[in-house]
Amino acid sequence: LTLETELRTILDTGEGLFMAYQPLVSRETRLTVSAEALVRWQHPTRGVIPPGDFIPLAERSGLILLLGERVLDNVISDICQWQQQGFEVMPVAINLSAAQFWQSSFVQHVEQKLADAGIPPKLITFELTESLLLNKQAQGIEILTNLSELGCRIALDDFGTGYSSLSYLQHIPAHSLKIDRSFIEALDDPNQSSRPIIAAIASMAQELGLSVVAEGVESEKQWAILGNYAIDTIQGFYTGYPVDADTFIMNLKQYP
Ligand code: G
Ligand code: G
Ligand code: MN
Ligand code: NA
Repeated sequence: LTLETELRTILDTGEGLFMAYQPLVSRETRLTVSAEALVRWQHPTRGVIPPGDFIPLAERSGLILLLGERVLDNVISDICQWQQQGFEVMPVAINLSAAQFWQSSFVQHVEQKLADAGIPPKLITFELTESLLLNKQAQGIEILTNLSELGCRIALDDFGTGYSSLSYLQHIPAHSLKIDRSFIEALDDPNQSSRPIIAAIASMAQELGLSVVAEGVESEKQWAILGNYAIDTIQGFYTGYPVDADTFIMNLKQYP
């Protein structure tokens, strides 16, 4: 059985797919302010498969639309569970692939699903990369505007690595910008000049009224350096690994 065949089979029921949640932490207060949902596949013989090993396959095979449905359903069900446990739920970020973003009636579909579950749209952030808008910026901005008017939040993921069109940035109705983890990683290398790039991205984002997230922060040292820049939020192994929904809430109880 190929992995693709197996993926096709489990997508019928969604069984075996679950979400891991990684905290986004305020640099100022050190409190968790959001979570990024990262899909995982609990495979009967291979163990837990990370998304990097099956998202590209899902994108190539067209299964990504069905997978995206399952992800949305899983996140909605985890949020409902957290609410039933008495937690005040914070915004949860969902990664979007291009095909999902561009499918017709995507926004209406999201609106319907959230309404059916009784979840306020402001609890959902959609993460997408700028390259997704390449060549179709006007249409993309229209979809983003509709998503934003619905009340969902929008984050520009992996920022600084793709085809950044700075002229369009001012027209994209995003709420936050996530500085790609390669720039954070490069802080450890004195031969690389990632600091001025981080500084420039952060101050530009601040001027544009976007909240700034630094991704891939793994050490106290990186955390400290980032304190020099206009960075609001930290995400990375230093402040928290991706964990399952129950563990995420248990951790919040211990270290809010
Ligand atoms: O966890 P890992 O580093 O393997 O993630 C690899 C990539 O998979 C990341 O770029 C991440 O954005 C993407 N990813 C994780 N979860 C999802 C998901 O639910 N949907 C989509 N489309 N991409 C995801
Ligand atoms: O492309 P995107 O930013 O959505 O990718 C998210 C991926 O980054 C997840 O797979 C997550 O496991 C990974 N990640 C999160 N924090 C860190 C970190 O501190 N270091 C590294 N190397 N990867 C991280
Ligand atoms: Mn992401
Ligand atoms: Na990212």
